[in-house]
Amino acid sequence: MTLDSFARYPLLFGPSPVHPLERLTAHLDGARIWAKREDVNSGLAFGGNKTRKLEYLVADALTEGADTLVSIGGVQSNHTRQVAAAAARAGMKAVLVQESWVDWPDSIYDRVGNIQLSRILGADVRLVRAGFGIEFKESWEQAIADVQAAGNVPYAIPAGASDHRLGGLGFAGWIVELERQERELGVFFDTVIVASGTGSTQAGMIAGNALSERPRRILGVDITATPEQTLAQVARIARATAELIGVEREIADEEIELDLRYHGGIYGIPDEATLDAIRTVARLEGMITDPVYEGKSMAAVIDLVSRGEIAPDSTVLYAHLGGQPAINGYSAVLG
Ligand code: 5PA
Repeated sequence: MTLDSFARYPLLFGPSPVHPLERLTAHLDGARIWAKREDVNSGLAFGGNKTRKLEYLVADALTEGADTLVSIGGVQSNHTRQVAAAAARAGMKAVLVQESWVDWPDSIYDRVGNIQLSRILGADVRLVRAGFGIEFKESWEQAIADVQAAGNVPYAIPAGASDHRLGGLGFAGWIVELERQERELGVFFDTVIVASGTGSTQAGMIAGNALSERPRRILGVDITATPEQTLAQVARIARATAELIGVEREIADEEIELDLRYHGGIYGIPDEATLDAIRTVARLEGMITDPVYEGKSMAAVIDLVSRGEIAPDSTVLYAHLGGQPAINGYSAVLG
Protein backbone atom coordinates (compact mmCIF):
# COMPACT_ATOMS: atom_id res chain seq x y z
CA MET A 1 0.00 0.00 0.00
CA THR A 2 1.02 3.61 -0.48
CA LEU A 3 -0.24 6.68 1.33
CA ASP A 4 -2.32 7.66 -1.71
CA SER A 5 -4.29 4.43 -1.55
CA PHE A 6 -6.09 5.42 1.67
CA ALA A 7 -9.37 7.30 1.37
CA ARG A 8 -9.50 10.81 2.85
CA TYR A 9 -12.58 12.80 3.79
CA PRO A 10 -11.48 16.37 2.97
CA LEU A 11 -11.44 18.60 6.05
CA LEU A 12 -8.39 20.81 5.40
CA PHE A 13 -8.15 23.97 3.31
CA GLY A 14 -5.15 22.43 1.54
CA PRO A 15 -1.48 22.51 2.49
CA SER A 16 -0.99 24.31 5.82
CA PRO A 17 1.01 27.55 5.59
CA VAL A 18 4.79 27.58 6.04
CA HIS A 19 6.46 30.88 6.93
CA PRO A 20 9.62 32.25 8.55
CA LEU A 21 9.65 33.53 12.14
CA GLU A 22 12.04 36.37 11.35
CA ARG A 23 11.88 38.36 14.55
CA LEU A 24 12.18 35.28 16.74
CA THR A 25 15.17 34.17 14.65
CA ALA A 26 16.86 37.57 15.04
CA HIS A 27 16.10 37.62 18.77
CA LEU A 28 17.65 34.19 19.43
CA ASP A 29 20.61 34.82 17.10
CA GLY A 30 21.09 31.15 16.20
CA ALA A 31 19.48 28.76 13.73
CA ARG A 32 16.84 30.07 11.32
CA ILE A 33 13.30 29.25 12.53
CA TRP A 34 10.16 28.77 10.45
CA ALA A 35 6.69 27.49 11.34
CA LYS A 36 4.20 25.20 9.60
CA ARG A 37 0.75 26.06 10.88
CA GLU A 38 -1.75 23.35 11.71
CA ASP A 39 -3.63 25.91 13.81
CA VAL A 40 -4.88 27.52 10.58
CA ASN A 41 -5.16 24.38 8.46
CA SER A 42 -8.92 24.35 8.09
CA GLY A 43 -12.16 26.22 8.57
CA LEU A 44 -13.27 23.78 11.27
CA ALA A 45 -13.50 25.20 14.79
CA PHE A 46 -9.95 26.65 15.04
CA GLY A 47 -8.23 23.66 13.41
CA GLY A 48 -5.29 21.80 14.87
CA ASN A 49 -3.31 18.61 14.31
CA LYS A 50 -6.22 16.20 14.79
CA THR A 51 -8.11 17.60 11.80
CA ARG A 52 -5.40 16.25 9.51
CA LYS A 53 -5.51 12.81 11.16
CA LEU A 54 -9.30 12.76 11.11
CA GLU A 55 -9.45 13.05 7.32
CA TYR A 56 -8.51 9.35 7.23
CA LEU A 57 -10.59 8.23 10.20
CA VAL A 58 -13.78 9.96 9.08
CA ALA A 59 -13.48 8.39 5.61
CA ASP A 60 -13.08 4.99 7.27
CA ALA A 61 -16.04 5.62 9.60
CA LEU A 62 -18.30 6.50 6.67
CA THR A 63 -17.15 3.42 4.75
CA GLU A 64 -18.03 1.29 7.77
CA GLY A 65 -21.52 2.82 7.92
CA ALA A 66 -20.93 4.51 11.29
CA ASP A 67 -23.06 7.50 12.28
CA THR A 68 -21.45 8.51 15.61
CA LEU A 69 -17.81 9.34 16.40
CA VAL A 70 -16.94 8.40 19.99
CA SER A 71 -13.76 9.78 21.48
CA ILE A 72 -11.96 10.76 24.66
CA GLY A 73 -9.68 13.43 26.08
CA GLY A 74 -9.16 15.80 28.97
CA VAL A 75 -11.65 18.53 29.85
CA GLN A 76 -9.74 20.99 27.63
CA SER A 77 -8.97 18.45 24.90
CA ASN A 78 -8.28 20.00 21.51
CA HIS A 79 -8.72 16.58 20.00
CA THR A 80 -12.31 16.06 21.14
CA ARG A 81 -13.22 19.57 19.93
CA GLN A 82 -11.87 18.68 16.49
CA VAL A 83 -13.79 15.39 16.54
CA ALA A 84 -16.96 17.40 17.29
CA ALA A 85 -16.26 19.71 14.35
CA ALA A 86 -15.38 16.87 11.96
CA ALA A 87 -18.57 15.04 12.94
CA ALA A 88 -20.63 18.15 12.26
CA ARG A 89 -18.96 18.65 8.89
CA ALA A 90 -19.53 15.01 7.91
CA GLY A 91 -23.15 14.98 9.10
CA MET A 92 -22.40 12.61 11.98
CA LYS A 93 -22.98 12.71 15.74
CA ALA A 94 -20.21 12.92 18.34
CA VAL A 95 -20.03 11.51 21.87
CA LEU A 96 -17.07 12.85 23.84
CA VAL A 97 -15.74 11.53 27.14
CA GLN A 98 -13.91 14.34 28.94
CA GLU A 99 -11.68 13.23 31.81
CA SER A 100 -10.01 15.25 34.56
CA TRP A 101 -6.50 15.03 33.11
CA VAL A 102 -5.46 18.31 34.70
CA ASP A 103 -6.05 19.38 38.28
CA TRP A 104 -6.54 23.04 37.50
CA PRO A 105 -8.27 25.59 39.77
CA ASP A 106 -9.58 28.04 37.13
CA SER A 107 -13.28 27.98 38.07
CA ILE A 108 -14.50 28.08 34.49
CA TYR A 109 -12.08 25.41 33.23
CA ASP A 110 -14.93 23.05 32.29
CA ARG A 111 -17.05 25.76 30.66
CA VAL A 112 -14.82 27.77 28.32
CA GLY A 113 -12.43 27.07 25.48
CA ASN A 114 -12.48 23.66 23.86
CA ILE A 115 -15.32 22.19 25.89
CA GLN A 116 -17.51 25.22 25.22
CA LEU A 117 -16.82 24.87 21.51
CA SER A 118 -17.63 21.13 21.55
CA ARG A 119 -21.00 21.91 23.12
CA ILE A 120 -21.71 24.63 20.54
CA LEU A 121 -20.77 22.11 17.84
CA GLY A 122 -23.54 19.85 19.11
CA ALA A 123 -21.49 17.04 20.64
CA ASP A 124 -22.77 14.94 23.54
CA VAL A 125 -20.14 15.97 26.10
CA ARG A 126 -19.70 13.70 29.15
CA LEU A 127 -17.54 14.79 32.05
CA VAL A 128 -16.03 11.87 33.97
CA ARG A 129 -13.57 11.62 36.85
CA ALA A 130 -10.39 9.93 35.68
CA GLY A 131 -6.77 11.03 35.64
CA PHE A 132 -4.33 11.57 32.77
CA GLY A 133 -3.49 8.61 30.60
CA ILE A 134 -3.21 7.95 26.89
CA GLU A 135 -4.29 4.31 27.09
CA PHE A 136 -7.73 2.82 26.28
CA LYS A 137 -10.26 3.71 28.97
CA GLU A 138 -13.31 2.06 30.50
CA SER A 139 -15.37 5.27 30.29
CA TRP A 140 -14.76 5.38 26.54
CA GLU A 141 -15.77 1.76 26.11
CA GLN A 142 -18.91 2.49 28.12
CA ALA A 143 -19.74 5.41 25.81
CA ILE A 144 -19.29 3.13 22.77
CA ALA A 145 -21.64 0.57 24.35
CA ASP A 146 -24.20 3.32 25.10
CA VAL A 147 -24.21 4.43 21.46
CA GLN A 148 -24.83 0.84 20.34
CA ALA A 149 -27.58 0.36 22.92
CA ALA A 150 -29.33 3.45 21.53
CA GLY A 151 -29.36 1.85 18.07
CA ASN A 152 -26.63 4.02 16.55
CA VAL A 153 -23.40 2.86 14.92
CA PRO A 154 -20.31 4.08 16.77
CA TYR A 155 -16.85 4.65 15.35
CA ALA A 156 -14.27 4.56 18.13
CA ILE A 157 -11.48 7.12 18.06
CA PRO A 158 -8.87 6.75 20.82
CA ALA A 159 -7.23 9.70 22.60
CA GLY A 160 -5.60 12.01 20.08
CA ALA A 161 -6.68 9.68 17.22
CA SER A 162 -3.35 8.00 17.89
CA ASP A 163 -3.63 4.35 18.88
CA HIS A 164 -5.62 3.54 15.76
CA ARG A 165 -4.55 1.72 12.60
CA LEU A 166 -4.92 4.91 10.51
CA GLY A 167 -3.76 7.39 13.19
CA GLY A 168 -0.28 8.01 11.74
CA LEU A 169 -1.33 8.63 8.14
CA GLY A 170 -2.17 12.33 8.49
CA PHE A 171 1.33 13.31 9.52
CA ALA A 172 3.05 10.90 7.17
CA GLY A 173 1.25 12.97 4.51
CA TRP A 174 2.39 16.17 6.23
CA ILE A 175 5.98 15.26 5.32
CA VAL A 176 5.08 14.72 1.66
CA GLU A 177 3.24 18.07 1.70
CA LEU A 178 6.25 19.74 3.32
CA GLU A 179 8.64 18.41 0.69
CA ARG A 180 6.52 20.00 -2.02
CA GLN A 181 6.51 23.31 -0.11
CA GLU A 182 10.28 23.16 0.35
CA ARG A 183 10.77 22.78 -3.40
CA GLU A 184 8.53 25.79 -4.03
CA LEU A 185 10.22 27.92 -1.37
CA GLY A 186 13.77 26.78 -2.12
CA VAL A 187 14.46 25.88 1.50
CA PHE A 188 15.26 22.65 3.39
CA PHE A 189 14.36 22.15 7.03
CA ASP A 190 16.96 19.87 8.59
CA THR A 191 15.12 19.72 11.91
CA VAL A 192 11.41 19.56 12.75
CA ILE A 193 10.41 20.26 16.36
CA VAL A 194 7.05 18.81 17.37
CA ALA A 195 5.11 18.47 20.63
CA SER A 196 4.35 14.84 21.45
CA GLY A 197 1.45 13.64 23.59
CA THR A 198 -0.52 10.65 22.39
CA GLY A 199 2.21 10.24 19.77
CA SER A 200 0.74 9.82 16.29
CA THR A 201 1.74 13.30 15.13
CA GLN A 202 5.44 12.66 15.67
CA ALA A 203 5.06 8.98 14.71
CA GLY A 204 3.41 9.85 11.39
CA MET A 205 6.22 12.31 10.65
CA ILE A 206 8.82 9.62 11.39
CA ALA A 207 7.07 7.20 9.04
CA GLY A 208 6.74 9.83 6.28
CA ASN A 209 10.36 10.80 6.78
CA ALA A 210 11.42 7.18 6.24
CA LEU A 211 9.96 7.35 2.72
CA SER A 212 11.85 10.53 1.93
CA GLU A 213 14.92 10.79 -0.28
CA ARG A 214 16.25 13.50 1.98
CA PRO A 215 15.30 12.57 5.56
CA ARG A 216 15.59 15.13 8.31
CA ARG A 217 15.71 15.10 12.12
CA ILE A 218 12.28 14.83 13.73
CA LEU A 219 12.65 15.98 17.34
CA GLY A 220 9.69 15.24 19.60
CA VAL A 221 9.16 17.29 22.74
CA ASP A 222 7.42 15.31 25.45
CA ILE A 223 4.59 17.25 27.06
CA THR A 224 3.13 14.35 29.07
CA ALA A 225 5.75 13.97 31.81
CA THR A 226 5.09 10.22 31.44
CA PRO A 227 7.79 9.84 28.78
CA GLU A 228 8.22 6.05 28.83
CA GLN A 229 4.62 5.56 27.78
CA THR A 230 4.89 8.32 25.16
CA LEU A 231 8.12 6.99 23.69
CA ALA A 232 6.73 3.44 23.46
CA GLN A 233 3.59 4.72 21.78
CA VAL A 234 5.49 6.89 19.27
CA ALA A 235 7.75 3.94 18.41
CA ARG A 236 4.87 1.52 17.97
CA ILE A 237 2.78 3.90 15.83
CA ALA A 238 5.79 4.99 13.75
CA ARG A 239 6.65 1.38 12.91
CA ALA A 240 3.06 0.35 12.22
CA THR A 241 2.47 3.41 10.01
CA ALA A 242 5.72 2.87 8.13
CA GLU A 243 4.62 -0.65 7.32
CA LEU A 244 1.18 0.54 6.30
CA ILE A 245 2.53 3.07 3.77
CA GLY A 246 5.09 0.74 2.23
CA VAL A 247 8.37 1.66 3.92
CA GLU A 248 10.56 -1.30 3.17
CA ARG A 249 13.01 -1.06 6.03
CA GLU A 250 12.93 -1.04 9.82
CA ILE A 251 12.62 2.27 11.64
CA ALA A 252 15.75 2.51 13.78
CA ASP A 253 15.60 3.52 17.44
CA GLU A 254 17.70 6.63 16.64
CA GLU A 255 14.91 7.93 14.39
CA ILE A 256 12.57 8.08 17.41
CA GLU A 257 13.80 11.06 19.40
CA LEU A 258 11.93 12.45 22.38
CA ASP A 259 13.31 15.35 24.39
CA LEU A 260 12.24 15.09 28.04
CA ARG A 261 13.42 18.49 29.29
CA TYR A 262 10.47 20.72 28.48
CA HIS A 263 7.28 19.18 29.92
CA GLY A 264 7.57 21.34 33.03
CA GLY A 265 7.14 18.39 35.38
CA ILE A 266 3.46 17.71 34.79
CA TYR A 267 0.94 17.39 31.97
CA GLY A 268 -1.34 20.36 31.43
CA ILE A 269 0.33 22.95 33.66
CA PRO A 270 2.83 25.49 32.33
CA ASP A 271 6.13 26.21 34.11
CA GLU A 272 7.95 29.56 33.93
CA ALA A 273 9.88 28.59 30.78
CA THR A 274 6.60 27.75 29.03
CA LEU A 275 4.93 31.02 30.07
CA ASP A 276 8.03 32.95 28.95
CA ALA A 277 8.01 31.15 25.60
CA ILE A 278 4.32 31.93 25.06
CA ARG A 279 4.88 35.63 25.77
CA THR A 280 8.11 35.83 23.77
CA VAL A 281 6.71 34.41 20.54
CA ALA A 282 3.46 36.36 20.97
CA ARG A 283 5.34 39.64 21.39
CA LEU A 284 7.84 39.04 18.60
CA GLU A 285 5.63 37.35 16.03
CA GLY A 286 2.01 37.91 17.05
CA MET A 287 1.73 34.11 17.13
CA ILE A 288 -0.26 32.47 19.91
CA THR A 289 0.77 29.19 21.55
CA ASP A 290 -0.98 27.37 24.39
CA PRO A 291 0.17 26.42 27.90
CA VAL A 292 -0.38 22.64 27.53
CA TYR A 293 1.37 21.75 24.27
CA GLU A 294 2.70 24.37 21.89
CA GLY A 295 4.12 26.69 24.56
CA LYS A 296 6.19 23.76 25.78
CA SER A 297 7.54 22.86 22.35
CA MET A 298 8.21 26.57 21.73
CA ALA A 299 10.17 26.66 25.02
CA ALA A 300 12.23 23.82 23.54
CA VAL A 301 12.86 25.76 20.31
CA ILE A 302 13.93 28.86 22.24
CA ASP A 303 16.27 26.94 24.54
CA LEU A 304 17.83 24.68 21.91
CA VAL A 305 18.41 27.49 19.40
CA SER A 306 19.56 30.20 21.83
CA ARG A 307 22.14 27.93 23.47
CA GLY A 308 23.35 26.62 20.12
CA GLU A 309 22.46 23.01 20.96
CA ILE A 310 20.83 23.13 17.56
CA ALA A 311 23.64 24.41 15.35
CA PRO A 312 23.42 28.04 14.12
CA ASP A 313 23.62 26.92 10.48
CA SER A 314 20.48 24.78 10.91
CA THR A 315 17.08 25.63 9.50
CA VAL A 316 14.43 24.58 11.99
CA LEU A 317 10.74 24.03 11.37
CA TYR A 318 8.44 24.46 14.34
CA ALA A 319 5.30 22.37 13.82
CA HIS A 320 2.51 24.53 15.26
CA LEU A 321 -0.20 21.99 16.11
CA GLY A 322 -2.96 24.36 17.26
CA GLY A 323 -4.45 24.28 20.75
CA GLN A 324 -5.13 27.98 21.36
CA PRO A 325 -8.76 27.62 22.62
CA ALA A 326 -7.49 26.11 25.92
CA ILE A 327 -5.95 29.48 26.80
CA ASN A 328 -9.36 30.65 27.99
CA GLY A 329 -9.06 28.18 30.88
CA TYR A 330 -5.68 29.55 32.00
CA SER A 331 -6.42 33.16 32.97
CA ALA A 332 -4.95 32.43 36.42
CA VAL A 333 -1.45 32.33 34.92
CA LEU A 334 -1.72 34.02 31.53
CA GLY A 335 -2.93 37.49 30.71
C1 5PA B 1 -1.83 17.78 20.96
C2 5PA B 1 -2.62 16.58 21.40
P1 5PA B 1 -0.19 13.96 19.68
O1 5PA B 1 -1.22 13.63 20.70
O2 5PA B 1 -0.48 13.50 18.32
O3 5PA B 1 1.18 13.54 20.16
O4 5PA B 1 -0.16 15.55 19.60
C3 5PA B 1 0.24 16.31 20.71
C4 5PA B 1 -0.46 17.64 20.69
N1 5PA B 1 -0.31 19.99 20.26
C5 5PA B 1 0.28 18.77 20.35
C6 5PA B 1 -1.62 20.16 20.49
C7 5PA B 1 -2.18 21.52 20.37
C8 5PA B 1 -2.43 19.06 20.84
O5 5PA B 1 -3.75 19.26 21.05
N2 5PA B 1 -3.80 16.78 22.13
C9 5PA B 1 -4.57 15.73 22.73
C10 5PA B 1 -5.96 16.31 23.05
O6 5PA B 1 -6.79 15.59 23.64
O7 5PA B 1 -6.19 17.46 22.68
C11 5PA B 1 -4.50 14.40 22.27
C12 5PA B 1 -3.98 14.78 23.61
